[in-house]
Amino acid sequence: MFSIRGITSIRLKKYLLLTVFNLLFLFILSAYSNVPVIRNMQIQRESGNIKIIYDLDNYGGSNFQIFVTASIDGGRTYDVSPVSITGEVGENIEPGTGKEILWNASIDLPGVPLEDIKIRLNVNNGYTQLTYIIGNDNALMVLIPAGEFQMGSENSENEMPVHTVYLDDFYMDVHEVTNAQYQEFLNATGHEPPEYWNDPRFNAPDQPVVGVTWYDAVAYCQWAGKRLPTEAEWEKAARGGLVGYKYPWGDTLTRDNANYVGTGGTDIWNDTSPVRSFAPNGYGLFDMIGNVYEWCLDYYDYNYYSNSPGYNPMGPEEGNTRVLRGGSCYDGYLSDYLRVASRFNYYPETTNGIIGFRCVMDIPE
Ligand SMILES: [Ca+2]
Ligand SMILES: [Ca+2]
Repeated sequence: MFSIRGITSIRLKKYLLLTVFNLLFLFILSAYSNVPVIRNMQIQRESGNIKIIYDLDNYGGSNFQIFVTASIDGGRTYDVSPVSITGEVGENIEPGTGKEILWNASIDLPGVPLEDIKIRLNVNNGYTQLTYIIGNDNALMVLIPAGEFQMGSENSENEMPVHTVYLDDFYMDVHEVTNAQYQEFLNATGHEPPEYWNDPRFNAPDQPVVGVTWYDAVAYCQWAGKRLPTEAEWEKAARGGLVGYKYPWGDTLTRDNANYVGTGGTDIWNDTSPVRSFAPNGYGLFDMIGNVYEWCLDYYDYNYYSNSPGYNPMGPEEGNTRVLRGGSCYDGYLSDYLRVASRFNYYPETTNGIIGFRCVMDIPE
């Protein structure tokens, strides 16, 4: 009996140890955003074919599946599944660069002009599925799925009460708008370059554009057929599908998570870092915390949450300042503005070396 008990207890210890190990493993997976990430996606349309080129990053996962869906109603519904399609599409796609998919759309959709066909690239890594599109400014955007989330926190009075908000589907730029993107906008429109445009601390092509007023950001979004995110959209997106955490990855901020003041670990930047220098969140979004503050569409109201609508809130009807979110590369470790729920605000004509933006886009109605 004694030996059997001994074995049982060893088995129990092993079992407990394995359980603890599994939990730890799950925690590590969740801490290191295990999401399938696409980069450098391009869509080319010529001689009856639609060619999709993309890079697939490996942030964890296995058996990457890639599938294409198409819309012929201007992007309202993506209910066309290509048949005459070849290349790096389907099951067991290996991560790598310069991958190509060729869809002979003229066979599947005879008579439909290629430019009327919109494309979504869907990627699944066995844990998460993300859906990507390309905006009019050629920026990669990811679908933030419709549904409820818990907005606000109890860390600051203006973030209370925590309340349920429902948002429709929308797309969001995976990264802050870069100087390279903003240059295209300036070239196309003759818009005035922003302050700091020639400042070497901030002006590499893949650093986020800074020094933009809220009006500049709105003008860029309009040029690209997009708009600024509402404060609610920004916060839902930043949370990345997790519930109740301070940051997109959990409750602890480290130098391997985001670019904030000073350097150490992954963070080697005193000023802004190139976009996508840190791991993405659960929705495949980069630098929601740190790097540059991001303009939101809403006017700011300290007490807004006490009476805001629960369905697609658009912010107060009037105000003096606009909302900024996410903190920046000049915010300290203890800065309250690096949390996903933190609310910051500034006058819309403000220009600053740590203020930038990213765009969102509605699903057409
Ligand atoms: Ca830094
Ligand atoms: Ca940011």
